[in-house]
Amino acid sequence: RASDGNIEIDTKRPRIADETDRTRWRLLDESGRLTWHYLEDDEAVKEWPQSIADKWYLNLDTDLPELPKPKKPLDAVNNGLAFFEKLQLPSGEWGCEYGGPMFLLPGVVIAWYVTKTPIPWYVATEIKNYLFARANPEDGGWGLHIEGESTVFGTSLNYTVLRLVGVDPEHPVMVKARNTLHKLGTATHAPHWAKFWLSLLGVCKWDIVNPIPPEIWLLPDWVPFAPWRWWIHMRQVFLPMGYLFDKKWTCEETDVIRGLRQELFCEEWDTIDWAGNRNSICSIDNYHPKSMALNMVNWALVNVWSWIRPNFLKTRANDWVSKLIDMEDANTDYADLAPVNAALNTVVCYIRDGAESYSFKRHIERLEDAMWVNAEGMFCNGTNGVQCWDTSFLIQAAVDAGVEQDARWRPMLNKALAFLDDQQIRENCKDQETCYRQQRKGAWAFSTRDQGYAVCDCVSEALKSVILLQKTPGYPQLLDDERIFDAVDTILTYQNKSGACSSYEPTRGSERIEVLNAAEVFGKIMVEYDYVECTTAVVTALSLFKKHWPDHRAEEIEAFVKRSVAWIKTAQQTDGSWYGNWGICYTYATMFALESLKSIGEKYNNSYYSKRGCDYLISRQREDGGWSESYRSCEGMIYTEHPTGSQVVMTAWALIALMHADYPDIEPIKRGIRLIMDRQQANGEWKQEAIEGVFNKSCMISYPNYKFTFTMKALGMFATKYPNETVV
Ligand code: LAN
Repeated sequence: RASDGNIEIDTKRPRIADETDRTRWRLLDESGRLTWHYLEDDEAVKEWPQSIADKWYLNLDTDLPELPKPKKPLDAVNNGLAFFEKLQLPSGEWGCEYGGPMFLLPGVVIAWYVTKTPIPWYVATEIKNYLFARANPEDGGWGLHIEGESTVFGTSLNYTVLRLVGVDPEHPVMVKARNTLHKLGTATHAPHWAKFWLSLLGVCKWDIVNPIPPEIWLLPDWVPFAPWRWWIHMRQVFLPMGYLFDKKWTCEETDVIRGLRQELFCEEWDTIDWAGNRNSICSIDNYHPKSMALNMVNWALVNVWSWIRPNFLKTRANDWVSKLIDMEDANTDYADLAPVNAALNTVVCYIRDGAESYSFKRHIERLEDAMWVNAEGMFCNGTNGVQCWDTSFLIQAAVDAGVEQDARWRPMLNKALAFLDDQQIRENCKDQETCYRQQRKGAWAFSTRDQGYAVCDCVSEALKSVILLQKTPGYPQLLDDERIFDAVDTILTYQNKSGACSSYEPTRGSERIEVLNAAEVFGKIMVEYDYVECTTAVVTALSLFKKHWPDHRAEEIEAFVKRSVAWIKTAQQTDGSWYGNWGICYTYATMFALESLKSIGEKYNNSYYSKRGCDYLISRQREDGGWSESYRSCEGMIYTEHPTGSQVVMTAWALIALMHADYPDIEPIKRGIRLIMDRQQANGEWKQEAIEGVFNKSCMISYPNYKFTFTMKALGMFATKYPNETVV
């Protein structure tokens, strides 16, 4: 143990504390960049008091006053805003934990470990606490995401994390987890990415990793499966993986690593047949089995290509991959697309540029951006935050409630607008074409401008929010027309041939590229697909824009919207619902779909599609007036109720949809509104219920601010639509 109490690599068994003092944690907000700090010094604690938001994130007492009991929905909105205002961060945005996936923290911790980055004792302690709290109560393992059953992926990697931060292998939690891992087939049955990380540590030998040839980046652009056509998350992960795979680099051997070599396997480590286990995988992990074609390609790469591979190609491929990594780092100021490639690029820069290099050190700073602390401990968020996205929805909720003119909320909304003003991306990427990036001038990212990845629905939601506020008398015109046009021009680059929109880029390759899906644990990840939520968000944004600027690219916008709406209609399921890819699930997408239909004037009374959507939702309403959907809907693609009953978030989504469509019967709507009001706490808040979000069909992710933004939106829409209804 080092004298400052931090864990040093190579000490035999660093001691970690039972817990940290929760009153010493602080969230720092630097123009939307959110990082957690632990104040060990008493003076610092006095100088930097804990904010209400800090306390709330950590589940400490916030001492917020009880508010007058709402008499009508608008009172409930005001109470909700009074609470949520307290959570607004200094730059004007809202922050939140964004956990769920259980494969992100291992990347970060392994990157720290292999680069000999000291892990402060308080970080190690809270990571341990988080993983202990999240171990599956039955078998002690970990899954792909917090609600999932134990897998080799989750268990082997999170067990490894615990050992790297200093937990004793004989701790009862570890013994239990290890037993489960052994029952599931040991780390030899881990999926590709886990085998990769374990090989970097030297816990596996590189022979167990299926090939990730950097040469794939030398394919000419016209090749139908060239990587620039892949979904951005896949290509940005395979890029640094290719670099590291080619080097077959491993970190220095330590006692912990020698320990892991025994703990993660049942067999004698020296006798393990690494190459023979390349395709071994536990069936629970194997959500998307590798295709026969991929198995053949892998075979050829190992048995033929590795023998005949010319040196000049190897060098050229590595140089090009290295340049692409530099461009990604430069375009994001080392924040990178998401924590997976951020951790990998960190290791690349360490090996390539050295421990003292700017690139490596900046990466280490940036890895902090995705770390979060809550009452359970410390973990890694899915992205470097949800800032622009949540802030946009809060603004829309306030406008829907008609409180944007209320002097009481003006300072809060002004700050929110100023945040979006600051976070708009003003320039395209440097070397946009060379590094295959999408136009982004005028766009917003999901999290921050620094991260800088435009997503078409994030641009759309932020743009709507800016327009709504700036068109309200008395708000400052922070974004001039040129900047609004920049956003629209970028949105207009997003349409697929089908008429739909995808997430970060229009689809660049065929679904057949899915045969190269090597990750095993996720489905439908290789290319961009048509998404209901993204398409509908774009339609509503363009419709709103057109009302205020009828002359800017009018024909193109009209044609775009027409084609998108036609696609949205074809995407409706036979039962009247829409399938959601990013929220859970049918309720979420149906809300977006009915909102977009309303934006072009199609509602219950005049639209077959809108009517069927409403009827579908009504058929799903529960006895208590609420709606409830489980993440199982996303995996199984059939509406599945959550075992804990109605959820405020899904209830809000369904009500918003019905009100957008002007559903003629107020009674079911009132019953839902009553449920949301009943669940509101005396201080204006709503309590966390089941998880709200999803990606790649199989992985869940939480959106804790939805229980505020969408509930208030539903209540607010009700208040403006039926001003005389009291409900209670
Ligand atoms: C997100 C989060 C936001 C989400 C919406 C904006 C809600 C959606 O409408 C479009 C897609 C997007 C941007 C999205 C894509 C995939 C992300 C980035 C995530 C679900 C958050 C985490 C996830 C990412 C892939 C996690 C890292 C995992 C890998 C497999 C690389």
